[in-house]
Amino acid sequence: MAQKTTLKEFESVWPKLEEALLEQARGYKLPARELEWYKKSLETNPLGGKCNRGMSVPDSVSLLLGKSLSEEEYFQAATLGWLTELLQAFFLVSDDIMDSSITRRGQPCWYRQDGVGMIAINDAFMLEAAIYTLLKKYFRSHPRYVDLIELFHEVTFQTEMGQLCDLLTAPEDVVNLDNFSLEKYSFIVIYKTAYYSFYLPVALALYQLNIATPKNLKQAEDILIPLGEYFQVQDDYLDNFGLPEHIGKIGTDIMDNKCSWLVNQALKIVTPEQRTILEENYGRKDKDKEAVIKKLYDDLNLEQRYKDYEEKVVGDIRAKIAQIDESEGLKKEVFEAFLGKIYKRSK
Ligand code: DMA
Ligand code: MG
Ligand code: MG
Ligand code: MG
Repeated sequence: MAQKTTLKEFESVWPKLEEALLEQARGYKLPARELEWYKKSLETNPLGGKCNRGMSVPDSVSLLLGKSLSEEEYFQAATLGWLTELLQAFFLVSDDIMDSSITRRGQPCWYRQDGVGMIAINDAFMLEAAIYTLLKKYFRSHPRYVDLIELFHEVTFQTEMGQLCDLLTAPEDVVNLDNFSLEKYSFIVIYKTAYYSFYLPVALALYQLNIATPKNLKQAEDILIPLGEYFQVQDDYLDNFGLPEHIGKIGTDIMDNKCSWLVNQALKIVTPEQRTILEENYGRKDKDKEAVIKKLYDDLNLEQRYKDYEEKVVGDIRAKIAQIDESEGLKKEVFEAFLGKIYKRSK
């Protein structure tokens, strides 16, 4: 029987990985103050989240093997999981600067913490570099080592293309609602979120077990990309309708002029008068204007629209999972587990 990991068990692996990273820096004789800085970044940025992405690597490996993992298997899978968390930390530190966000995981964003500021940019690069240091230390002799490196590089580039599109679609000074569309939206969220959050952990599990055949990777991608798209729709919904105390961050999408799922839904159904309201209030760094948009979203009943979307998309994804061919070692349960974790999530 497969066994689900717990946050506690998963987190218990981190100190060993952190120590390996600090050891590397000590090897280069990084001075004490900078070493402390790096330690603090490593103890702040990859930690404190839900670790859904990271934990889904050992969970997927266990489901694929159909048994609970040996200590060695667990360590390998959890290490790959922590590499996805490091990638996420690298993206989040940068994303919060670019989105002018205030809080993350219930704390001030890293770039807003005492004395950090734009040093956060270099800290983000160091978090990314840590992925390859750990990959080399623990997977150098794995038969799919090169594929693992290439996978991280490719998924990083995909995410960066998504972020680029997210940012260029949301200029700070000009609001042009004609730039938004559901096609644009779909590109943004597939690239900025779905690849690294959903495809990556399962691809890692397949590589660890050396069952990453072209067919298995393709089937995983065909389900995990729509699943990731749904996850980012939830993120956009929660940006406005979630409780900051509960989601650990304060929504910025309206003021940031983001091509969010909500504004795209609004654009489909507004009257000409409501469109003028959108044009005059969206994307402005002004709390009162933000409140006007929030009220409009309520008037347009976007909460109900989101719930209808959720039911439909989950039905479609379930139907896709049912069609999976398990002949090369892939298992439907891997995808059911993902869906179970995010269906109706409120944070
Ligand atoms: C998330 O986009 C994408 C990445 C690569 C971090 P976002 O800005 O909507 O995320 P959040 O709402 O967590 O700031
Ligand atoms: Mg953001
Ligand atoms: Mg962003
Ligand atoms: Mg968001």
